[in-house]
Amino acid sequence: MTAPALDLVVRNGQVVTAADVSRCDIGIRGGRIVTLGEGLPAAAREIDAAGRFVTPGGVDGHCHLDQPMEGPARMADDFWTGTRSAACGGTTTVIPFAAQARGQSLRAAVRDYHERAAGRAGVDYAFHLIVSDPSREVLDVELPELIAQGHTSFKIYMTYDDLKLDDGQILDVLAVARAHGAMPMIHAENADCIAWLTQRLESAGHVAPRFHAHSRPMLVEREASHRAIALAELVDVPILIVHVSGREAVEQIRWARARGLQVFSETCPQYLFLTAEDLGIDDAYTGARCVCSPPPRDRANQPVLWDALADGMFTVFSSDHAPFRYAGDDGKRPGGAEVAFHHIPNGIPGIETRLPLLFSEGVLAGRLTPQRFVELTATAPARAYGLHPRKGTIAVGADADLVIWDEREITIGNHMLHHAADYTPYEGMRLRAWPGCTLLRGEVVWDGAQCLATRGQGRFLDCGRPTLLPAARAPRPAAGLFAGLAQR
Ligand code: DUC
Ligand code: ZN
Ligand code: ZN
Repeated sequence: MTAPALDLVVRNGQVVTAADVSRCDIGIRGGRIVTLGEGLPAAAREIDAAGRFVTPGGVDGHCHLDQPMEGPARMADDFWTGTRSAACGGTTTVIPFAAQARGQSLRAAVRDYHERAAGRAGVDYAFHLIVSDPSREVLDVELPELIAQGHTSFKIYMTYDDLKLDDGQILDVLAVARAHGAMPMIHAENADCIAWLTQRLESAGHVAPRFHAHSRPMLVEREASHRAIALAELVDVPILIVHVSGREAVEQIRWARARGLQVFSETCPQYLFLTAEDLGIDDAYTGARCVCSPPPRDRANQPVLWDALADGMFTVFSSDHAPFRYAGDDGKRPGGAEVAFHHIPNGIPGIETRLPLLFSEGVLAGRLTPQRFVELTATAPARAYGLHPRKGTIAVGADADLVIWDEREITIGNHMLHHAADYTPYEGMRLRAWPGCTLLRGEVVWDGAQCLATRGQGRFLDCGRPTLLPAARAPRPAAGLFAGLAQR
């Protein structure tokens, strides 16, 4: 019996997975990879990838799209503009956050977020949850139900007045994650230290954007990271510390991993390519464009993060895309005003530049192997959030989400990007590569020049359980201090 014809063959590329690089053809049918090999038969459509790297479509495990906010600030990107931008930068799966407002039911937050996404997404998407109000109903009913329904990861905050949980609340939600096999993501900064520093800076009249970095020094992140690790150890549950920015937090995570704790971590482009100087060396308000939390650090910090990316300390590399316009009155100038640093909406755009920055300055500059690039940007986030092996790899049975890389000189400019923000923090940066083609389930959504993604083309993905841990290291029922207490 002859096999049914292929819809598409991507021919002769240097095909990269988290494990290997091999020259082969990729045969695609019905939006999935159905065969890998040399000399595959001709198909209805063919793409010649000879001499070019082919990597899995990126999985951006941390981005914010159309997340409801208390006015006057509003995120620049909705599900269409954000995902169109993702596609043009090689990302085919995004995982933004269905955020619970205090007093709101978690289920209502998920329902609302589905409405925001429906018919708009141009790439596939899943939702993390943000838990800001862990009431009994949330802990005992809503969260377990939502995890069972495929929302197997959630973010909790140790800072921001409207989101932060105290240590007791963190222990409560970590215990739910442990009981139901979800992945907790933790924003680790010490809220009281930030408030104390902010009050003193403000009293001294230090309110320009650059003082944002002074209000959130590395110590603030280091302390909260250590505390998050200790709380997770008490409960005996894996955690993933998001947007790790400073070498002091890296030390804490290395220490935890050396103790055998299941502490995963993420860093983001802004900590590799920006410094605190981008918040302004004088009192110019333009530095507001790079205000994000945690803030970018000093230049000496950057090689420490590169080393941690290369040697396996970091698990995932995400954008933390949180776009606000600089012009107008609903972005970085809330109400049209130049406000004190602690009133500037936190976040920068980066969903489209995430992969090209890391491919160019990581792989092509010799800091990362192609395999490690794939692991950080696609395979590990897919595993962390229960989407692997459908997403995040090039394998028979996986969705045909692919990026074919063009190695060419390119200078980043906001005019070439597809988000709705009116700037990029990376304006003028010269890179050695850009995606020449992005395929989403076998369809070209970016051809190197034009966005071909369409509104509503993206599908919602239910997530399974995280599969980052080898089975032998998965949490066991009777381990850790928490289990000892539970048995009494
Ligand atoms: N910090 C966050 O915690 N989330 C969005 C953007 C930011 O800067
Ligand atoms: Zn955060
Ligand atoms: Zn974020």
